[in-house]
Amino acid sequence: MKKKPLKFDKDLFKRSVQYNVKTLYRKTMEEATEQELYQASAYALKDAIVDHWMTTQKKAAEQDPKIVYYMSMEFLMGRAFGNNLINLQAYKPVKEALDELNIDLNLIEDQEPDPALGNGGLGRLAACFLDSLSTLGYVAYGCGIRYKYGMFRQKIQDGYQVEVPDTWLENGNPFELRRNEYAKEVKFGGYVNMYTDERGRTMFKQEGYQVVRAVPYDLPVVGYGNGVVNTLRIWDAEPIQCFQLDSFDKGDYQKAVEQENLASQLCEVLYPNDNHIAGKELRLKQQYFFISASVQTALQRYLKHHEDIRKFYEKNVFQLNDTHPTVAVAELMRLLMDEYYLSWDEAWDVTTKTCCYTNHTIMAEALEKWPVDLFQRLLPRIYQIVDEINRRFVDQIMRQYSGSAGIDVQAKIRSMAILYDNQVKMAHLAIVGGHSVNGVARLHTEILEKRELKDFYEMMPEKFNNKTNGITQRRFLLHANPLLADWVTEKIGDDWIVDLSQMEKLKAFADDKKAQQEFMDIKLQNKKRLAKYILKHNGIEVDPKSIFDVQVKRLHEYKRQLLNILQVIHKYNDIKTHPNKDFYPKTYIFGAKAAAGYLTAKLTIKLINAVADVVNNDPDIDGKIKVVFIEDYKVSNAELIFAAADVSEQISTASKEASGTGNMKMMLNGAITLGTLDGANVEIVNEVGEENAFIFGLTSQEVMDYERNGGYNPMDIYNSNPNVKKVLDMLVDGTFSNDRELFRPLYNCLLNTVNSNKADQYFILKDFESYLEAQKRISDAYQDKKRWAKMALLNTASCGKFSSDRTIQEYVDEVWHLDKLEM
Ligand code: RUG
Repeated sequence: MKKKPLKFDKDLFKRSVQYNVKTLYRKTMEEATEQELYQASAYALKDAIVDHWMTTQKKAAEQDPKIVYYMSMEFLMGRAFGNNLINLQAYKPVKEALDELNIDLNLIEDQEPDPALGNGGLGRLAACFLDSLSTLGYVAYGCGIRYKYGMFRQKIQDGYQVEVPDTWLENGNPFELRRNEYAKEVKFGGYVNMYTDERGRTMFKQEGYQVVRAVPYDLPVVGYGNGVVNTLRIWDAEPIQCFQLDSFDKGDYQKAVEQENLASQLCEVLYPNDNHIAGKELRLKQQYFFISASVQTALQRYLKHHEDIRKFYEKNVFQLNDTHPTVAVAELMRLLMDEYYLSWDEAWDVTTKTCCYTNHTIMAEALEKWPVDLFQRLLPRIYQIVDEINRRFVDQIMRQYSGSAGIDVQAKIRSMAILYDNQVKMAHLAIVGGHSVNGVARLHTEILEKRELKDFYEMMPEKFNNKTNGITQRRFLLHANPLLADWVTEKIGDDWIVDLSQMEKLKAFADDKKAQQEFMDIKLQNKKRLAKYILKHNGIEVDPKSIFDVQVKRLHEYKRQLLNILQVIHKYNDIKTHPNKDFYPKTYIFGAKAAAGYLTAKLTIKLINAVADVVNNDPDIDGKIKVVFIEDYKVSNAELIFAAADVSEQISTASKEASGTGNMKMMLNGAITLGTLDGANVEIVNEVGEENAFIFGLTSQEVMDYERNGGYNPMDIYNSNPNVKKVLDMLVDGTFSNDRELFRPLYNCLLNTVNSNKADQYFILKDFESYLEAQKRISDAYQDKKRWAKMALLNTASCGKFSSDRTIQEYVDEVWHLDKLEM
């Protein structure tokens, strides 16, 4: 039976907007600025959401379902206004209401800052998961940090990336609710006192600490069409008391100031590193801060309606998004023992049955390890607990393996201990302290089991499982690409919005000429939309009829934007030397932020822009290729880009990209993958068929074999392949910069003549020829219009598996065991 759409009172909304303009700004509708009109509209929308939010709370209190706490340092939510309209099924009435008020909905949407409390894939995954949890009707809390400054805004000046603070809160956030009544205290530093309480129990008390007040802000997470509204609770830090004269009198002046400083620094800024840990003290403080506040809240919420804290895990599960929130294991132990008086064994039983861990990377530089002295100084009681967890775990390893033939017990301890080499290994704590460990794509999980976490897998195979990532079709098709969304609905009905496997029905249209034509016309419209954006932001005119070849993602050596731009340089040479060769025009579109301190990544951005300058302005090229670097890649412009992509560049060194999710967003929008067999690409190809993707390069096994044997010598390729030699020489011959030494570091990364072990660690030159050949296959295929249309359509039709709804349902069925809320 088809569900009725949610009710939305258009007239009430209209009146509410007018009232808000008056009471918030003391202005008439005509006098209000676009930003003010956005704020007034967002508050009016929040009114409608709050009703559903309260109903959800009430139903949850009545039905008492199990709750998942999705704990994450990052939630890359993107703009809320349009997404909320979509999920409330209120896009049409709100558009009409605003039209009647003479307000352009698109302009309003553009007034909203793009909340960027995340770096890239990991944070965006968390946002997609929240959307799916609400849509599927599960009760969930996102737990995170309310950074004052999110991911920096990127400006390109003279081809270089310049970081500008993201002041997303400067006009306030109409969707958030400050919840003073749920504030918590979080303690840092000091020392631990052991004493015996009145009942003769040995107790531990942290003394001489600094304390901050964690204040929650709640954001609604609206499910699609079902009235469910979950909560993303992000924490801000405040000093416990303002400046205290009595502290001053007692000579505690220094401490009072330190406490204030700590509070003001804690939530100041998101660390802008993706797949790389800076290891800063403040980062560990951030982690403990939001985890302590969230775990305290979860326990208190449970105890409001339940008596036995020993059964906490029956109603609650914590999913730890990477190692960043792993301190939750020890914090839960601490609270259960020190505040709720459970014994070690009782607390351990609850903790391991509550916690689950997702691993998102095998990159060594992203694995979190904290120096013991820092950890102990900052979190003395937590350290004691970790130390004891470690002692018991090492004991267990010895019991299990001592005396087993052929097993080196010391080697096992070395590879699995939580405390080793004066470091606290957070991944190990997460694995030992929980009951589920998952990777984010089949290949990634396999690599974890067979290589990175082999010893753990052998010791506790029952904990390991795979959950291939997914994305929400509500934002990345319904909102991002309304033309295609309408077309899909016209062809197969609208069930795909909540059940992406329905897309398969589109396969029936793969050979239908009319459908192919319509599909490609929509792509063309979306390319025109992006071309307009590019003209406005870059001043570059691009031909919407050219192939839009897109690589948008964080800049990282393993993602190999350098391989892409070297290939562009080669193409440039090819056109210059063979001006009459038949060549289909291509527009290479890049978008990427580099971590502020990652010099190679920043230089790659400069190179892309330098190549763009040369190529776009060379009359010999005559527009056959264009290169565009889109400034400030973020969720809102990503939506335009995905909808317009013909080719989806997913060219990471095989084995390095855990999953990728941009690959899924582009597939959904009918782009064809040009990629290596890495991460979720493997599963994409599996779904769509190898004939509908362009695969090239070393396999993950080949890469790992090379790595085990100390790499390879790129000089051999440089010396034997004239294409490679020419392209590399151009990096240092003044073609792209008057300063010939500018790009030398990139040249050296590839050829490192001093230490060949360090040369081309990401196998760029090794994959170069195979990449060129795949690029050629693309140009050929595109010229066969029917073939291309069929391939593109089949990509959209085959993306069913990659909905985050499917991923969440797998977590629910296999790990979390949640009950659906009845509304
Ligand atoms: O690099 C990974 C992506 O492959 C993956 O798709 C995404 C979501 O699972 O997470 C990314 N990631 C991994 N971001 N940070 C890390 C390591 O902390």
